[in-house]
Amino acid sequence: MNGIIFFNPRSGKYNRRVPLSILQVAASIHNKYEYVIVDGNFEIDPWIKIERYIKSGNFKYFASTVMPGPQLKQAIPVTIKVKLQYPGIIIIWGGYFASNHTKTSITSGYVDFIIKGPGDYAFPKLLDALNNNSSLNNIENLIFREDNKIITTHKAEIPDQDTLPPLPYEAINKFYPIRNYIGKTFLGSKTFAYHSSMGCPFTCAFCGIVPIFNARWKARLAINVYNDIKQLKDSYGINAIEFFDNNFFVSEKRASDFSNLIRNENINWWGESRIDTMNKFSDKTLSIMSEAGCRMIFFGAESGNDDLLSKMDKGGTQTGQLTMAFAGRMKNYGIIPEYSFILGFPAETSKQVMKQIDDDIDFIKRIKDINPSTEIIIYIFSPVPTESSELLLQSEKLGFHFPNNLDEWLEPEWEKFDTHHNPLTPWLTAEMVDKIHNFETVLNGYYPTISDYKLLPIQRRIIRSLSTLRYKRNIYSYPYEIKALQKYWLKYRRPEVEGFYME
Ligand code: B12
Ligand code: SF4
Repeated sequence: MNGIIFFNPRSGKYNRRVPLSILQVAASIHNKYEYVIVDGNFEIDPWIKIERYIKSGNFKYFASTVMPGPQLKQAIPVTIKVKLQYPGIIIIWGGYFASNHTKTSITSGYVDFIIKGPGDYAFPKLLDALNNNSSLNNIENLIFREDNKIITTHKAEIPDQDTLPPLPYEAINKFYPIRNYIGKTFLGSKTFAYHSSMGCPFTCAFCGIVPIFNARWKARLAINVYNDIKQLKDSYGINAIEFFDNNFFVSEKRASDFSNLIRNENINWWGESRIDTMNKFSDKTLSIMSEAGCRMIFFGAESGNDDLLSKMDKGGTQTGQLTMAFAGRMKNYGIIPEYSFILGFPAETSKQVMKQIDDDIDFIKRIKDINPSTEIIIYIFSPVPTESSELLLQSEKLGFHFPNNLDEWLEPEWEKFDTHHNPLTPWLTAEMVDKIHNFETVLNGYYPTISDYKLLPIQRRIIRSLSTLRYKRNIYSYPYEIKALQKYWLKYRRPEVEGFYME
């Protein structure tokens, strides 16, 4: 039998977002091939289910999505188990890790095929070709081994997002009740995830999507996005949406059309954008977005240092000055800017690396002075494999290299690398990493995130007053008292690794 076992490896301790990656690939074969879905986020041991499915004899393919970071902890061992115990099963990987680390994945001996980038057309074609024993060479976005050579087929344009088949929500409902994926966040009591576009038109040198999409972006029309969300509201009663697009707001017209359509639906929403793009939006558009339920927008602020921004290839029009001014502008609309910063970029000398960190800490505090409701996300720079990007070349010159095999990716330090927590890049000293983390702790003490809605106002006041002296006097070292309260009393949750706190 030719069935497919789709696997969404566990992506965290608490995360239970609907696995859109798997669902969108499943849509491409829905009603054509039999498939089942195993979601690691809901299984104590997903192997039990996977093995049961394999033993039924109905399945020939094991297809896993693989994101960098915690997902690897299940993706790799489960894939190895399938390959060693059931060598007849064909293994297909897709998703951001598989797409960015193709050589390591395909030479591991455990992965038979990789779809690099969108799988909407490539996946059904691959199954057809394997089932009919026909040639694989005309299938786009495909990587496989043949006679000890790695074959990479041509890269296809991003598919037209409006002509893709609808996501088979009713199919996932057969395996995991859809209500399990609808949760309470600060946006609303019934929050759901949705993805309305593919790719991004920019080429930021630190961003893992660039090697896959090469500055291409395609989006669904506003009306189709609205209709999908209206249907989710009518079917499941959702009242908040997290738009998981890399860059939801590329087109002002689309953002404005969507806002006009959704404004009477009582739905709060969040999405990701760029400061320089959105700064060009008119006041009218920003007002409509706010009226239409847009509560917070994630922006890659990255740094206040213009030289670093240009080294990051941040698009040429983003500056520290603009980042500050824009935080002020957002106050007029009641939309919270969620600014993400990347600290710890390489530099010629250690002193310079430390100065960059100090300057950005200072910059973040100035942003908070301008608009205290700005949410701050701090990541530590981890290189991405964008070939010939200046940042990657500089990182390699300083001694950085990616693991050569999947086992190494399983080591805890590489998980910290993926989550941008402590990437152990050669130019960062322990003192620098501590400074970043300690500042983050104090900042979060003084300004606890709004997204952890379970904190009571009194708890916010107590942790803030405990952190005031440190924050105001720049005393960041050893903030154990704040850490202890955050961990044991508040059970404080940040969005950096698993998304917004959800119940
Ligand atoms: C939702 C999400 C999460 C969720 C997890 C969702 C889940 N699966 O359970 C949470 C919040 C937990 C999360 C966490 C992290 N994430 Co995340 N996440 C996303 C996000 C926003 C959306 C993913 C999604 O649903 N996409 C929608 C689907 C439809 O698109 P897609 O995944 O690209 O799928 C298509 C193709 O890739 C392919 N495909 C995908 N899987 C498969 C499988 C098969 C078999 C096939 C054939 C094809 C295929 O076909 C699909 C249809 O065309 C993406 C950005 C993005 N817009 O994709 C980042 C993203 C994937 N995450 C990223 C990162 C870095 C992380 C973190 C490490 C965060 C951090 N601290 O930096 C953590 C750790 C991950 C983990 N815990 O394992 C990066 C990866 C970049 C990179 N270096 O490769 C991204 C690209 C964001 C970014 N721009 O930096 N994440
Ligand atoms: S704008 Fe954002 S999503 Fe686009 S390449 Fe830059 S960092 Fe990545």
